Amino acid sequence: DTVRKVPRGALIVFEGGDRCGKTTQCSKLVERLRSQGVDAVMWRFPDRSTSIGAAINAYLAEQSHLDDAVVHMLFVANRLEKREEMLRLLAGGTTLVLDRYSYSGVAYTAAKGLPHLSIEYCKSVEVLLPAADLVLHMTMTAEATAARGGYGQERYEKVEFQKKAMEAFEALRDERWAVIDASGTIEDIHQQVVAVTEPVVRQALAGRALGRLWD
Ligand code: 2DT
Repeated sequence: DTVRKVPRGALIVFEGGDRCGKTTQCSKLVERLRSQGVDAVMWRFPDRSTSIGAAINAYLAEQSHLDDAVVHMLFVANRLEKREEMLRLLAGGTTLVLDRYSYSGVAYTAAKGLPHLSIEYCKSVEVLLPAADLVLHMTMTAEATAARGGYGQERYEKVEFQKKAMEAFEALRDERWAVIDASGTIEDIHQQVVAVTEPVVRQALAGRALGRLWD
């Protein structure tokens, strides 16, 4: 056809429960992509460095109380405040590797089980952002992650809640998701991540169109 394909960066997202190794894998992936000559950067959500992020941080640290619908919108706003920069980087050819994104937003709020904060509602309030080209869903039992260091320091780090969030992640899966067993060694997991990520990065560089969230 006559539509000109424009090369761009890929939007790669790591999702999963707390303490399953997402952050480690994000950095290793960025390092690997850079070593292959791919321009890549790592971000994390929530971005606690902004004023909205500071309010989220206080909530997660249980230093403040916020209404559940309000805190949901703070997480959404914390992504929207990065929207323009995200789109600019992707259009400029930079691959973004995200440690959590809107999928965590939906899964963690829906896991609260409140009728007015359903998966459908959570999706409906967040449609302005780009969809991930690939979601790497790191899976591990809630009991196994709970045994890891540092667990239990923040609001959502409770086994029962984590199980509900994991069920919500499963309900969100589609053809853009890859399930990664997070119980292996760092190096094994990294190899699996690289194998599924590289083709997606190539497709983005070849001009595959960026999707929109929840389309
Ligand atoms: P970490 O910074 O350790 O990943 O924990 N969360 C995250 C939400 O409830 N909604 C969101 O939109 C996002 C991005 C998941 C952050 C905690 O905040 C939860 C764990």
